[in-house]
Amino acid sequence: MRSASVCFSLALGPVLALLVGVVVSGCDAGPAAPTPPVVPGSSSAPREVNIVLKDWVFLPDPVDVVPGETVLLHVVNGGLEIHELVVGDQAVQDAWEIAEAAGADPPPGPTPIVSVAPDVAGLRVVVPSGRRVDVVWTVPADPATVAGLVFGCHIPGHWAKGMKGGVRIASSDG
Ligand SMILES: [Cu+2]
Repeated sequence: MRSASVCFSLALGPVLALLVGVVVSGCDAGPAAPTPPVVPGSSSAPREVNIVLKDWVFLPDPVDVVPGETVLLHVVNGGLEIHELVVGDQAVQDAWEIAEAAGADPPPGPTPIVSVAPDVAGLRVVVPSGRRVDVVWTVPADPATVAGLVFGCHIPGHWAKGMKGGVRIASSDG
């Protein structure tokens, strides 16, 4: 009996060591790996980027971009409300916030057309709940301009609820 028990322990030893090794290596992952370098998109082969609009956030936030690249944005509205993605600097965000606030609670009749001056128009994509709109966007080549870009939604009340995001300059791998 005694020798059988010893044999059992010896046989189990390597299995336990293996299990312990798995658990230890699982805990030893350390800090999250940095975002891998991005292969920038071109006009002939835009890089695909998913942006999800929710009630009331953009995901991801920030979005990694490389100055000068061309991306194909898949703008998905995963929220219950209509949302939009406005890409531009703060002047662009301010212009759309003012323009769309004026259209809140419109009188009966056709929905008023909302517009802003071309120099502060930026890029704007309106997406109904549950829908996806694709748009090609060329990221400005000047890193300082990219650093000042903001994502915003100006459907009345949404900006105030915190629906804003941004971009981050990613390292380029190509
Ligand atoms: Cu919104």
